[in-house]
Amino acid sequence: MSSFNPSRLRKYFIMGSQNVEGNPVTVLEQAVQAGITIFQFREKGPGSLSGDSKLKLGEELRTVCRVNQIPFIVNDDVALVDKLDADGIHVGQDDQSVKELREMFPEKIIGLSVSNQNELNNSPLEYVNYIGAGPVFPTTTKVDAKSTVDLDWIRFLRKKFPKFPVVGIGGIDTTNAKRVLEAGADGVSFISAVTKAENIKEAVNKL
Ligand code: 3NM
Repeated sequence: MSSFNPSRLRKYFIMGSQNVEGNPVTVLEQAVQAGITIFQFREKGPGSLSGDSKLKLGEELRTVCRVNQIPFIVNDDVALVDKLDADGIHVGQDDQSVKELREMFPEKIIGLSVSNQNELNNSPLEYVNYIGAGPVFPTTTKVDAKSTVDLDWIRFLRKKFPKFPVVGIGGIDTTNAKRVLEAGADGVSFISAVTKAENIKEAVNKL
């Protein structure tokens, strides 16, 4: 498992076509120009693409990331990792186990969502490069989001694992991102803060 620089998590943009009205490729290009540090392709939930159209969009987004040297992470879809030559994969607690994923992808970035103590107890972090902790604040973007963990969960993780990379997720926007960082997160991840922004450059700058 290669080393992972936690500063990569600082501005973690997540998006699928279901999150945008216009062209997701244009949105990603603007977000990259504005300074995101890592991107996750999350084509999931109501209105999302599947099959060939998902693959085609993934290829376009992957290219934007490659050209701009932004790590490209795939959400959950194991088969897509090799097809898109992704830099990594992010999974939740109910997805394929991180132990199996680490065997499949020894050198790729593996991210795992961890939302409470019980999930933490069941999470073999030795296979994982970073933890996604959330939802920190209420979110309407993910229909099946768990109950909010608040900043206390970030503080708890930071205290327990002083050096382990942690990124906050859920309801994070330009008004509250600073508090997530102050609570100890290495970065903030966000969907609507950018996909619903009037001015993407300004939003990314403030996040
Ligand atoms: N995962 P927004 S919350 C994709 O808690 C996702 O694990 C979450 O969207 C988790 O930035 C979430 O618009 C949605 O709130 C994040």
